[in-house]
Amino acid sequence: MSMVKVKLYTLHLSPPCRAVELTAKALGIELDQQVVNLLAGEHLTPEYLKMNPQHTIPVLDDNGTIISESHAIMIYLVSKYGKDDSLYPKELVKQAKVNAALHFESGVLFARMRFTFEPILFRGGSEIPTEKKEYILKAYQLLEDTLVDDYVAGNSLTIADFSCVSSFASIMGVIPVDKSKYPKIYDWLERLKKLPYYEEANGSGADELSKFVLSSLEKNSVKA
Ligand SMILES: N[C@@H](CCC(=O)N[C@@H](CS)C(=O)NCC(=O)O)C(=O)O
Repeated sequence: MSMVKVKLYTLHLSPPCRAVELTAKALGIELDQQVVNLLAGEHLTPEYLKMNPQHTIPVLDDNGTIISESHAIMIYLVSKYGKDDSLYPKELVKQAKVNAALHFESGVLFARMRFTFEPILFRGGSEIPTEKKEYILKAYQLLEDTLVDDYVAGNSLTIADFSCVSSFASIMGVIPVDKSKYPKIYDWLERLKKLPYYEEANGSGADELSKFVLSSLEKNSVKA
């Protein structure tokens, strides 16, 4: 049997793309990565818009089946290719908890990060307004409070951890996390860092994004 290989339109800087990369590694799926350079507008071509009218990355092409949106892609991959359902449990209550954490990533962690980073990366922003910083710190607190167990949705690893850590690890390099204030987040991050594929699939890209934001802040403030 040949190894499963699916095409992913992706960019290692992008947190939701890294969440899918973590999922693929956990499932042993080899991704045929098609790099989409957002800065060069490669997500705005007619061909790309036909696949995803919302022009976001990641987009999955599984032998002609097109799925957009990282959370939808992760659920699809586990449901179709997982040897078991541990990363996205079929049992209703467990699944509801994973769904809740996935929506927390979309609606809180990722949203607050994007609204903070985007003006810096694309519109010359030279500082992070206090209000936005406070929103991020509130999100850290919500994540800390969510971590009543070892993982974001109970005591085992799920795609919700991949999703949350993809955003979290990217923000923490820009808006530092006080270990004494958020001890559970720290322990959770250490747990995830132990995954043999963590650094390649998420850690390196998260650091790269943080550094890119910090250097853009510096460059923009010289210009301002
Ligand atoms: N909820 C979406 C968010 C995707 C998203 O916003 N991706 C950003 C990069 S991190 C993007 O494609 N931005 C370009 C654009 O929106 O035009 C997901 O999880 O896939």
